[in-house]
Amino acid sequence: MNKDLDAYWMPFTANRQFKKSPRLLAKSSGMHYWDDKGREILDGVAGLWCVNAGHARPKIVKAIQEQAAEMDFAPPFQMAHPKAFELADAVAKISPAGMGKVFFTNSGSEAVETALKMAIAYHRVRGEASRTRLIGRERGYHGVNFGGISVGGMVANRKMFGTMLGGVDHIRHTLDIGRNAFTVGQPEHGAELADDLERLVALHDASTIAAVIVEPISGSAGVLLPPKGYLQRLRQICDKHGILLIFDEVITGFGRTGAPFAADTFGVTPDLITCAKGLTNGCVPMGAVIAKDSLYDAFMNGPEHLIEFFHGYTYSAHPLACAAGLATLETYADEGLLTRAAQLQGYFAEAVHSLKGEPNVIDIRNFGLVGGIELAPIAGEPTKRAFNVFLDCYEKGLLIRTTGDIVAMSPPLIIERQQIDQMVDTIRGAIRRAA
Ligand code: PXG
Ligand code: PLP
Repeated sequence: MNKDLDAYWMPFTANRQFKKSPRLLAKSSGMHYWDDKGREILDGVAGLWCVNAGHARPKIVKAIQEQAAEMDFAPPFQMAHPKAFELADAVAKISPAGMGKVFFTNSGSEAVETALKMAIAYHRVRGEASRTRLIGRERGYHGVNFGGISVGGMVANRKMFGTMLGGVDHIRHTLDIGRNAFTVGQPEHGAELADDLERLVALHDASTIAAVIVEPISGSAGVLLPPKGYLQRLRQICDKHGILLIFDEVITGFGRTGAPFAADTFGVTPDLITCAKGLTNGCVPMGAVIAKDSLYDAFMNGPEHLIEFFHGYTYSAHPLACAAGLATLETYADEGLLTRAAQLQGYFAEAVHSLKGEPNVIDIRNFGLVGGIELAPIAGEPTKRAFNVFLDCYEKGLLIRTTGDIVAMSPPLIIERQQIDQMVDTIRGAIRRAA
């Protein structure tokens, strides 16, 4: 083994396999990476669902460089810097109506912890301190911190880590290949799965439940889509019982579904949105919670000299991240990227669904510029077939993502049609070779 690779304990990686044959990226621009040997690789996943405007965009690069030279760090507690307010304002402007307050974190995982704490504290400041229970969903991904894995529903991310948070329960996931396989866009069947929340209300009583957190579209669990009417029904049930609805838009935020947020696309407004990734185009780590004005207002009580919400990170609203975020939102606006997925989704859907009939393809799911291809596992060796497809694609110059036996695509929103073709053709070849 290469000694130079020894020290780095890699996240969510098969360390030994990787260190035997490392895949090292050295450079990026536009739709592409180049590896350490100068080989060009088409980016089929926007880095890791985050580089929505494509790589090395000049405005963003310049903003980060200038900010680093001007002011490196500003303490975020009882102090601030102008760009924090500018970015919060810019995010609020593209957020759903009535969601005008923005709390900064450094990642999606931290945004999730922040939103869960806000939800519980919100009920308490309103005098309903019994509402402490958090409801997640099976197969949900909400980052890797203890709150996030507690409400999350991916067994591999949970089983190693003990009992996690107490007082958490889960509604069922929405994947139903039996009824919805190969549906283009939103599935027809399954809106009634939202009624699972009524079951948990009957079990625990609404007076104990603070919030429900779901991804409008699950990304990490393998592109699971909301059936038609499902999110609307979830919103209705939450309203009926005074439960906050949190949309985790870490992946769906910033244009992935054809609008700034999936809340816009699906016409359902949550009480809190968590986001990250595309907020800074992946260039500097940053996440955020976007809150309803009314939720923020509930905290603005008591003596004015007292801190209202005992929560924050050393690097909340970091100057470099704020500079990157402002330049990112400008780039999205200049190039119409927050709605570009809506124009391309028809072409993308047709290309992705052309893989129907290839060996071992058991379902294809798509929405906006997200695609998922579910493969039948190799008997006795789950995840291996998709991982082989991933390795094969990488060898052929395409970066994709796999989870379980599902291949996920989420290209930068600047992708051109011929690059969609290249992506799908490369995956087609790899799926055939993995048969
Ligand atoms: N919520 C959702 C919905 C996410 O997709 C997070 C929270 C956590 O964000 P951070 O920035 O803490 O990673 C995510 C992140 C994958 C994959 O396998 C997806 C994510 C992270 C790592 C891997 O597709 N999404
Ligand atoms: N651990 C210790 C000992 C600390 O002093 C701090 C922050 O001051 C933290 C953890 C949290 O770090 P961060 O604010 O970067 O999340």
